[in-house]
Amino acid sequence: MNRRPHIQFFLAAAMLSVMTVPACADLPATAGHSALPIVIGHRGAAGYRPEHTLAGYALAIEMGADFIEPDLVMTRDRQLIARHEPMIGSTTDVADHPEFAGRKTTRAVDGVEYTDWFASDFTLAEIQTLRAKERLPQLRPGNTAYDGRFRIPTLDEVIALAKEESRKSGRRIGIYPELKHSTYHADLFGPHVFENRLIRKLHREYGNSACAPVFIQSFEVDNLQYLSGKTRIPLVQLIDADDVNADGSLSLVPPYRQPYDFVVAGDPRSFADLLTEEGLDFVKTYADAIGPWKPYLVKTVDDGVDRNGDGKLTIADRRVDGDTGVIEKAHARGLLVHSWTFRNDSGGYGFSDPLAEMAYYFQLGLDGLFTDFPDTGVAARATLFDGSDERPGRPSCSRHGKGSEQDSVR
Ligand SMILES: [Ca+2]
Repeated sequence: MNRRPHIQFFLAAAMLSVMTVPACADLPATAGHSALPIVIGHRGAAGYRPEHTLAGYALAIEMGADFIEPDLVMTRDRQLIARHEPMIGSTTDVADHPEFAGRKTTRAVDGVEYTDWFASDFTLAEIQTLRAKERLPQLRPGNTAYDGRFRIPTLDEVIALAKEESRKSGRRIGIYPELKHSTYHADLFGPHVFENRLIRKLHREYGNSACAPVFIQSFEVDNLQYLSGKTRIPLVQLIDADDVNADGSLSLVPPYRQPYDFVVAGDPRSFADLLTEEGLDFVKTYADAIGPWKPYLVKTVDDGVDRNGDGKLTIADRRVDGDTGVIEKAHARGLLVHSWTFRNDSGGYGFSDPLAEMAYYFQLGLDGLFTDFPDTGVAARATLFDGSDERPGRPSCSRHGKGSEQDSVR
C-alpha cells in the first residue's frame, strides 16, 4: 500500500472538520510527521560518545539521526538539564569533587531508594563544573577516552545545537525530550512545575504546534494528560517492562510494572494493559504515539537453540515468532509507534545482526526507533526506503487530526 489512501483520508477529514492545525505536509521527509520512519539518536549517539553530551548529539546528527533525545531532569534552581536520571553519580565525575562529597544522600525515586548525588540538590552553576563520563565502561571501553571532556548540557543548549545543525545541513533536526520521573519532580518542586517549564521553553522555541519538530515522551501518564490540555506538540506514551520471559511474554515486576503515577494513585493497570484495545483507546485520548519497549512488538522465544553458532546461549539466539499486532492496533487509532532501544553491542532479542534487526522492525511498519548507533539505524532504513515517500502502514498526524472541537481546548 502506498500513502495515497492515507492522504485521501486525511484530506477528507480536514474538509469535514475545518481544521485549525496544519497537516505538516510542508515538512521535510524526515521531520517526524512524514512518510519515512524516523531515526532517533538515543541519548545522543550513546554507542560512540558518553550519553547526553553535546558531542554525542552532534555525532548523532552527523550520522543522519532525524531527532536527538535529551532525557530531562531539573536542578535545584529549576533548570532543565540532560541526564538520564536525577542520580548523576554514574554519568559524571561528581565523586571526584570533594566540595560535593556532602551532597551524597539517599532519596527514593519511583519507590526505589538510591544513595547517590541528585541533580535536584545542585544549582545549574554547580552542575556546570562537572564533566560527563561513560556510563557503561565495560561494554564501551572506547568511550572512556572521552571521560572528563564534556559538560552536562542544558535543554537550551540541545535546542540551539539542533537548530544550528538544521541550518547548516538543510535537514530539519528535531528534539525528543523525555520528562524523567515527573512524580519525583512534583514531590520536590510542586505539581507540574517540571512540565510547565518544559512547554514554556518549547513553545517559545518552536511555537505551540503539532508540526513542531518535537516529541515529548514519558513513562508516566498524568503528566502527559496534563500536557495534552496545554500543548499541541506531539506526546508519546512510553511503555516499559522489566524483562522478557522465555516464552516471549513480558515480565512486569516493580518498578517497571506500571507508570509510577498509577502506583501512587492506586490505579491497577500495568504497562501491558495500555497496549490492549481498551488501553490504546485510553492512550489515544491524550497522546499521539506510543513508545513501547521492542519486545512488545516482536515476540521472541528462548527455545535453547544456539542459532548464531557461537557456542553460547544468549538473547540473540531467541526464535523470532513475529509481529505481536501492537503496531497495527496502534495505527488503527492513528497512534504512531516508536520503539527502543536498538544497539549494535547488546539487546538484540532474536537478532545477531543489528542492521537486520532494525530493518525487520521498520519493515513491520514501525514509525521510528531509538538507537545508540544512529548510523546503523540510518543504514537499516536505507535498505527499505530509497528516500521516496512511499511506505506501508503510515498513520496520519494523530491526536491533532481530530478537528476543530479537539483543537479548541488547546
Ligand atoms: Ca549463540
